[in-house]
Amino acid sequence: MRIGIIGLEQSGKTSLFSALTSTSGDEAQAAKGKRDAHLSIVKVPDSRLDRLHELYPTAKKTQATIEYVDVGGLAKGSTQRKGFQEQFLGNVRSVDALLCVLRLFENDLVPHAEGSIDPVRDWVIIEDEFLFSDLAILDNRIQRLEKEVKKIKDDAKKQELELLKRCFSTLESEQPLREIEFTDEDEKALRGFQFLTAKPILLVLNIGEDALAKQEEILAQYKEMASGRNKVLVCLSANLEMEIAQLQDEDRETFQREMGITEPALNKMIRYSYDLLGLIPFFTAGEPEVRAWTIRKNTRAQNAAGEVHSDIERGFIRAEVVEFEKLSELGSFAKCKDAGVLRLEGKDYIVKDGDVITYRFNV
Ligand SMILES: Nc1nc2c(ncn2[C@@H]2O[C@H](COP(=O)(O)OP(=O)(O)O)[C@@H](O)[C@H]2O)c(=O)[nH]1
Ligand SMILES: [Mg+2]
Repeated sequence: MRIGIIGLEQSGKTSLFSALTSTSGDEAQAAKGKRDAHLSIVKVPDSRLDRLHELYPTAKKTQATIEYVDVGGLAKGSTQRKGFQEQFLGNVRSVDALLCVLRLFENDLVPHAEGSIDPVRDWVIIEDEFLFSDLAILDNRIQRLEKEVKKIKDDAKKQELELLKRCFSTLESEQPLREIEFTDEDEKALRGFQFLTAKPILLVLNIGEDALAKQEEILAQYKEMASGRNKVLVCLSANLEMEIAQLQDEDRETFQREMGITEPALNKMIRYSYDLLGLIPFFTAGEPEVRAWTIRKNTRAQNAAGEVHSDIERGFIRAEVVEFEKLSELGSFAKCKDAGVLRLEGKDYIVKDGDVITYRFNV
């Protein structure tokens, strides 16, 4: 899973990137102002995996990962600037979701690109840029297709043309594509275009350190922004989270307690990202490793096996499944078997969040 961090200049993108990826302040500083995308791979913390490793201490522990990319700032008119499209799109093309930082912190030393603090206006600027960008791509492709279908009869192309025209009028009415529920077939046809308004998005209100106690009120005040499919609104202080991320473990806990932060931003962001993208973790445990895997909800056991190894998917016989809680309580697969809570499941079994699976396969 790859997530692109976007937002206006000086909104706190690099600070949040640093908080999420625990890079040092110096690195974050070095990244400031640069347009180059910064990529960092973050290990997903999961106490269940830690517990499994306690049960299988000789095995290697492998956490699930998320990649974050600090893709750089947007501004009004950015996407129409020459060269920007290629560069920006090149960086966000492969992301599964966007994380948009919106400035709500006051800081006289940090000028705001638009001259005042107004996250709603900033979001409209960004969304408009995305609409323009997608419209330009659509327009281009529609014109080409129209010429082609005039020349030769081609049902597939005609179908694509109709779909793209539908997308075009959606965007013209200022509705982003992420709000449309497409059929699987249409979604497949659209995937290659990598439309920006189609990507699920996490809106992050970057508040000042002094506003932490008012998070609930702030979220309520801006709740309009959270409406619509595939969109989530959260609230945090990027600066503070960056400081926390750089502390040693013990200091971190004390500091968090003092500041009234119940959970580091990273955990919160990961949880929201999983939810937004409809992802769940499942586990494998035993030699040579205990490991967390990430799959889409409603994935069949056989397809989930493909995450682990294509041979296992191909040669799938059955899955031995136990809920994490049961395994944790009873302490071993053997005891789970004795207690009758280790189940044999076939290829069509839908894998659940927290399932611990041992695959039986034949190659
Ligand atoms: N007071 C305060 N300042 C912040 C906060 N987040 C970012 N800043 C400051 O805003 C400036 C721009 O931050 P940066 O992360 O580089 O923004 P970017 O341009 O979006 O990458 C820096 O001087 C940060 O220290 C915050 O939560 N509170
Ligand atoms: Mg930056």
